[in-house]
Amino acid sequence: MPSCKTSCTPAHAMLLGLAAVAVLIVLSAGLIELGAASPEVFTNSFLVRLIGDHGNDVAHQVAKRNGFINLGPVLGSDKEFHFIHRALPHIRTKRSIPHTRQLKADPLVELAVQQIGFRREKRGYRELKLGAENLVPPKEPNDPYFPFQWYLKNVGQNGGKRRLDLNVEAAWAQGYTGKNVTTAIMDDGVDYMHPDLRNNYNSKASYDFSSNDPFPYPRYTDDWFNSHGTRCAGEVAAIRDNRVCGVGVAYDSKVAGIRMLDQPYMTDLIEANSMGHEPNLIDIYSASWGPTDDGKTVDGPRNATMRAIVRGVNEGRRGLGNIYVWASGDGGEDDDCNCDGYAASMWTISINSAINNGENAHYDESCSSTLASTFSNGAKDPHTGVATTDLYGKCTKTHSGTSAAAPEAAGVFALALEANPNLSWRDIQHLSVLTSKRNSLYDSKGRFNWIMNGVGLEFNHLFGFGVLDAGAMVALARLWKTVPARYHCDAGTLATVREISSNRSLLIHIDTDACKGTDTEVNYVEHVQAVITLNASRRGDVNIFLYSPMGTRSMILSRRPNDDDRHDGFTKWPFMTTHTWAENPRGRWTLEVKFDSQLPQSGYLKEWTLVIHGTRDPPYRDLPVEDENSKLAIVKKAHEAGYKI
Ligand SMILES: *[C@@H]1O[C@H](CO)[C@@H](O)[C@H](O)[C@H]1NC(C)=O
Ligand SMILES: *[C@@H]1O[C@H](CO)[C@@H](O)[C@H](O)[C@H]1NC(C)=O
Ligand SMILES: *[C@@H]1O[C@H](CO)[C@@H](O)[C@H](O)[C@H]1NC(C)=O
Ligand SMILES: *[C@@H]1O[C@H](CO)[C@@H](O)[C@H](O)[C@H]1NC(C)=O
Ligand SMILES: *[C@@H]1O[C@H](CO)[C@@H](O)[C@H](O)[C@H]1NC(C)=O
Ligand SMILES: [Ca+2]
Ligand SMILES: [Ca+2]
Repeated sequence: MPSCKTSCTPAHAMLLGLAAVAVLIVLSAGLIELGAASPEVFTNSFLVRLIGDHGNDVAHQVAKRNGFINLGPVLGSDKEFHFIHRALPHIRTKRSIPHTRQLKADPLVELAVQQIGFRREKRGYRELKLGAENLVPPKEPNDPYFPFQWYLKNVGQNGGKRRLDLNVEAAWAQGYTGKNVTTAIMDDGVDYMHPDLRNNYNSKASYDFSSNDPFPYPRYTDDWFNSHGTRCAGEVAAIRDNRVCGVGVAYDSKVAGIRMLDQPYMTDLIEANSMGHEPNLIDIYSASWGPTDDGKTVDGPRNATMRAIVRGVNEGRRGLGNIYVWASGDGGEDDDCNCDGYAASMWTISINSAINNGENAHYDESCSSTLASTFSNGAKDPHTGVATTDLYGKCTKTHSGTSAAAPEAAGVFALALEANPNLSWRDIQHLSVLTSKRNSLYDSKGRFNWIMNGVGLEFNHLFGFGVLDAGAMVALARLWKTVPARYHCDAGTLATVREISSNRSLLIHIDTDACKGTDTEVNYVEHVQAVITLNASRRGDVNIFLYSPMGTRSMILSRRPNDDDRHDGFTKWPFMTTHTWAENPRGRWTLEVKFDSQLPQSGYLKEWTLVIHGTRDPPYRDLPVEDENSKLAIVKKAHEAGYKI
């Protein structure tokens, strides 16, 4: 199946370099002709923009008089609508010029774009310390699968490591169970009649974008292929103490079903409508899918989807921003999740997985954009999968992949949002950084160690800042003060073409004052992007490292042995790192590009733009320190000692 290569999707790459607030203005510059390089398919969907703000009723008339059906506005717009044509096949290999032409001939139509179909795949379908007020020992849930939910409470069952879990009991004991928080599962549907989900189902926030109706019930197949969404939903919000299946991480929270994976091809409009659906009713969107994890795809969100995400973080949750949680990918050590534009986006929280003894799972990818980790299957003992709800009222012990990890994170974030409903999308990322734990996570192959960044935060290329700790997160969430305004500083662009030789590293530098004295001054880093254009005789053999002024090394691209591309390379691709979080960005940043190859290779680095996102003011200044050994204390000390500015 064709999967889109870099050169067809630079639109989002350009967007990623911009501050969230600025993006809406600049979008018109992002027009890109898709897909010159790869064979593509065309769907029966059209994006139609009307001349003037006419609203949905006029759009219906326009659709009708041209033989189309209007499915409704795109992202709540008064101008842009999603049309389909029933007489056209779902998939064809050629554009339908007559249909597009007919729409364009309508006096009210400004623009009509037939939607391209592409692949998005489900991930993983293949067969400590308590809060102060935790004085009463918690009562154990009576749900029969709770003892199998080692990711909630690891007592060493099936060879697991005691206390290596999400520490949810400590959050529950503080009184947080997810009340009044809704997580949308963007997937293949949710069995909302399931006795363990029914009462936590938010039908108002749900929708079926695969078949355009309000009922995202999974389509039946003999092999239960469409069980994925139901399994993810149970991890977040399965009901407690009802003697059915297990317990959700946030068992009093609500789940919405957004069915959007169950059609032959994905389109930009289906993704955009899903990620932009009811942004004031939905707090958290959980996605356990993405571009094909074949270790050679480089792909990410297209135009409308990018706009949906930007709108979500800027305007969703009444301006606090929606939380987008992403499974980092199941491509194993031969893939790099920085080549997945959804996982690598700074607007998503990308989550990797560890197994029950702390090792990484064999299917885990690694990349510098991963923020934190949760748990999934992969231990030798087959009874160590993820126990949760299953289709048709059943339960399962075998949910798997980073697919199973992302909803656990969504559940933890739901607990944090109950503890403090004022948390913004960035507050959730800061809380994840500060309260995730190294615990006993380790790389089974010994490649990636835990490393301290310039302000004393430990990170790992596989696991980000460690495993989420629900108890610690809600405790800090309650005290939290919203982080200061965020700025993005364009630290510089080097656009001279430079040869990457076969056996020598190319090292180049950008010296930056991080926009000091301007209105985009950044003194405390959040995300850093290296937006890169290069070509190579073998793209998969290229390694790229980014060194921060404080000496932290991020591997922003690892070797991908299956990626034999030699035409497309990367075009303004936004590689992202979280490793330099809270560092001082002032000084010399170094990019190292080299080949890791048995054979002679050649390539050209054509452009490197360094973009630094973060705050001018110290982010944790007004937060009380309750534990001198906490990461918060360590970072605050580093900031106060002023690696000063
Ligand atoms: C992207 O969105 C902008 C703004 O609506 C539009 O002008 C442009 O045509 C879009 N590009 C594509 C590839 O759809
Ligand atoms: C529940 O959340 C909504 C926002 O999503 C808010 O308006 C409402 O006040 C909350 N209700 C309670 C009881 O906290
Ligand atoms: C949330 O913010 C509002 C306004 O800034 C404030 O009045 C309210 O007390 C805050 N709530 C919490 C739980 O922090
Ligand atoms: C580097 O590789 C080139 C051929 O690709 C070879 O001619 C040259 O001697 C090599 N240099 C070193 C230092 O290995
Ligand atoms: C890579 O870029 C260089 C410099 O622009 C160009 O000369 C070369 O033909 C390109 N190679 C490929 C395979 O596109
Ligand atoms: Ca239950
Ligand atoms: Ca991947």
